[in-house]
Amino acid sequence: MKLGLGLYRDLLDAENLRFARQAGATHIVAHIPGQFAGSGRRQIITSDRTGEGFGVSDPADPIWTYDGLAQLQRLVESEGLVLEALENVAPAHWYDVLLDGPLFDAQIARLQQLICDMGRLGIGTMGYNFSIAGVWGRSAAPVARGAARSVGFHDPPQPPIRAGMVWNMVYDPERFDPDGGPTIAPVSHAQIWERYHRFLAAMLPVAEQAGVRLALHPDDPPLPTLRGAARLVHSPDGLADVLAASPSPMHTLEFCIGTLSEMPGGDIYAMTDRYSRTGRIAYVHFRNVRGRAPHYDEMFVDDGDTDMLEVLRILHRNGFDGVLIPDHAPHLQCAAPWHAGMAHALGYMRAALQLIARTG
Ligand SMILES: [Mn+2]
Repeated sequence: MKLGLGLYRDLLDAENLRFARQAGATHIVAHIPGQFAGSGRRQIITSDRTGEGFGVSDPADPIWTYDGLAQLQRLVESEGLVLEALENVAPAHWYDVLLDGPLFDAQIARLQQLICDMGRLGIGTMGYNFSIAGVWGRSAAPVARGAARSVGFHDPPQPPIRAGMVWNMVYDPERFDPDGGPTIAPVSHAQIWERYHRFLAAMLPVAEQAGVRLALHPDDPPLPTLRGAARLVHSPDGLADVLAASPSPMHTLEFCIGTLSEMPGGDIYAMTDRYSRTGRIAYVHFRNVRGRAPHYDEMFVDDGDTDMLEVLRILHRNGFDGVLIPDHAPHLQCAAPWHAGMAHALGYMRAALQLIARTG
C-alpha cells in the first residue's frame, strides 16, 4: 500500500506538496471542486451547514482544462510525488447530471472530455460523490481528544435545498437565496439510481477507452435521505449495489472508512473484507469516528471506534496495493492546526504500513 495526501484546491502549491513529501507521502489526491468561499479558509474546520454551504463553485477555474491539469501534474511531479487522482468534479460542471436538468447531455460531454484529458496525461483515477445534498450537516466542536477541534453530526434539522445549490455548493448565485426563494423538489431513491445508471452508461465506455478509473465515494453522512434528496450509498450493502451496476474494471470505489463506519448496523471489518475482495477499491480515505449516524464525531485516527490497524491488515491480506490518504483530521492546537493534524495522521499511517509490511 502507498501513502498519499489529499490537498484541497487552495492548498495545491509547492509548499504543501513539500510538506506531503516530508511527512512520507508519495502520492497526491487533488481535491478540486472549485473555489470555496473565503479561499484559504477551507482547510480550517468549520460548520458546513450554514446557508451557503461550502461556497460558490467556479466553472471557469483553469485547472479544469487539459493545460491546467498538465500544469498541476508537472508541479506535483517536480516535488517528487505522483498525482494519483483527482477527487470530485466541480458542482458547476455537472449540476444537471445530478439534478436531471436540461443541460444533462452537455454536462456529460464536459465530463467525458475531462476523463479523456486525464487519460492523455496518465492521471488514472477520478474520485466522485454522486450526491445531491453532498456532505452537509456537520458542526465543528472541540470533541476530539484533549478538546481538539473536529466535526460531528448530530441529527440537525434539515431544511430543503435551495434552488441554485447542489452538492452543498452554489452553482447559480443569481438564483440562489439562502434565506428564501424556491427549493428543489424532493428526489426519490428510484430517481437518484436512474440518474446514476445513466451517468455510468455514458461515462464508463469513455473511462475504459481513457484508462481512467471512476471511484465512487459513499454518502457522508450515510442517511437514506438528506434535505429531501435520497442518497445512493447509505448502508453496508450500498456499495454492492453500486458495483453490481457494471462489471467494468474502471467502475471502482473510493473506500471511505470513516463514512462506512458511520453506517448504522454496519461492521467496518466485514465491509473492508467484502469490498477489498472485489479488487475494485481504487483508493482509501483513512478516518476514524465515534458513534454512528445520525450521531457521530470525527476522531483522531488512533482514537475512535475503529481499530484502524485491523482495517489495514484486512486490506493487506486481500491484496489491496493502492493509495491511502488521511480523510479529514481533527486540528491540533498550534500555529498550523490543519497541517499538524495531517502530519499526525500521516505519521500513524506510515508506521502502520511499515508494521504490516513486516508482520502482515
Ligand atoms: Mn471520505
